[in-house]
Amino acid sequence: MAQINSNHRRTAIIGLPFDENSSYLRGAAEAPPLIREALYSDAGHMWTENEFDLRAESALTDAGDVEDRPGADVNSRIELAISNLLERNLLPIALGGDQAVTVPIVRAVAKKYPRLNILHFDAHSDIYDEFQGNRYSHACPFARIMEENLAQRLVQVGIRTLNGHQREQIKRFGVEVVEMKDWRDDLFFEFDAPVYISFDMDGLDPAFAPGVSHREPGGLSTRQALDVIQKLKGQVIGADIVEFNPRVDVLNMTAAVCAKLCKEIAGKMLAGA
Ligand SMILES: [Mn+2]
Repeated sequence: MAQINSNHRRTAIIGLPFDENSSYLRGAAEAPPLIREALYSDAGHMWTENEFDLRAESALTDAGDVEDRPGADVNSRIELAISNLLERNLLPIALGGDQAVTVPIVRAVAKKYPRLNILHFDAHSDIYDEFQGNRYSHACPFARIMEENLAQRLVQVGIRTLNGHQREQIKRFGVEVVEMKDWRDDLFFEFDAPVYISFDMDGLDPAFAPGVSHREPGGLSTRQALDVIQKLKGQVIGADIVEFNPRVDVLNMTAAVCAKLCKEIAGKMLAGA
């Protein structure tokens, strides 16, 4: 028996094939079709662990990709596309793309949910004031988000690459960081405002998700990350899954992990607070 989606919540995936703000390797722009392929693959089915059937009652629809048009401002196109989904009462799950896409997504989400809380999985804090001269680098999105007051609370997990500048930025913006060296499996996250989940695939250990541009050993297992999502208290109203780089993946393993995260995030959204 499937869970009854009594609140008629609906989720939508949307592909964001952009990686021009990546500082090291390109390739994340090629991720969305591969995540879709893994998601709808006959190797599995569309039931979530919390018993929602994502094929039922438009529980998960596919809103297609935001297209890359030469000369167009990518950030405004992404913000508009996400706003359109929110207006249709769809809970967006964006498939990146590099982490730079999180800024325009959160701009749109914060308009609808002004007390927004963000839970960010990543090896990196991505809070540089600027990186290689680019303030919109994938190393900077959370500095922009906090400067623009888009999030009342930012919690980061999986972090294991902090340097002096990033520690100053974290203090400056009041970010709650759980460094990987301090990880305990009984950690539990509670939010009293709508929650946006930003999931950089390199938050996982590269043993679980090798298809990332910046492999950083010592990260979360897939199961640990799923536990955090499934056990968190709060209403998840939007998400992104970013930084999967198919060019350095091994046998589509990371695509499968992206698809699993997508399903379980959708299940969490449908379940409500
Ligand atoms: Mn990262």
